[in-house]
Amino acid sequence: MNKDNYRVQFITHYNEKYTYVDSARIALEGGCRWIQLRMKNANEQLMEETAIIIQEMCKDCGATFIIDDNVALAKKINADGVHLGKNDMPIAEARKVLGDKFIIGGTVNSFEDVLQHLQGATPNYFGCGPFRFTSTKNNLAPILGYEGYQSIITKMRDNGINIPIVAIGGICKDDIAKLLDCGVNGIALSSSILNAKNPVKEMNEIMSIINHHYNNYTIN
Ligand code: TZP
Ligand code: MG
Repeated sequence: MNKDNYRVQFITHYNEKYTYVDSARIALEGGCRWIQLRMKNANEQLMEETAIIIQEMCKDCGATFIIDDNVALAKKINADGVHLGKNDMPIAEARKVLGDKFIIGGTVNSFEDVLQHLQGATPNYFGCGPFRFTSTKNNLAPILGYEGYQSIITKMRDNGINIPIVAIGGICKDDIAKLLDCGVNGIALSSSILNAKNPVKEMNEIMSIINHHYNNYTIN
């Protein structure tokens, strides 16, 4: 698995044109190498069937496959990891169930959330948002904007916390450069891809922006 896969994370979704599986296929065709299966309110059977299809697609192209919320399913099908929110299984508990080989990400909206997730636990990355309003997620936490990221990242640095921050929520292609300037290590997105005129091309252009940034400007 490429260690830089996490820098662009596609969150599955659907619209009038595309299913969850279509959405993952589009992201992979566009060069994204990290898919998070997020299927709120789906029943277990449908989620498992969908997970197995997308997991195969990811394996075929060396992409990382993460499941939202569902630790048991991630373990059952041997996904690459899980993404856990504040109301899901605590990361320390998920780590006990899954061990060190699985990737575990946690959602944060504030520095306090970072500290909460770190209690007795070692997440591999934080999904930090929302950057701006989005209708993809219900019950959004307060909007962070660029200043919100700067503040959280500064506090993390001051406290010696060195876990990648992945920005999420309403992110479009034109936001990426400035988000990277704020110190975020990656971005996660969904609707700006699925709603684009040409979603594969949109994903591809986003991959180019990130690859260009990391090949040319940073060492870590
Ligand atoms: N958390 C905040 S926004 C979001 C999640 C899981 C979904 C992706 O948002 P968008 O705006 O469709 O990229
Ligand atoms: Mg969740």
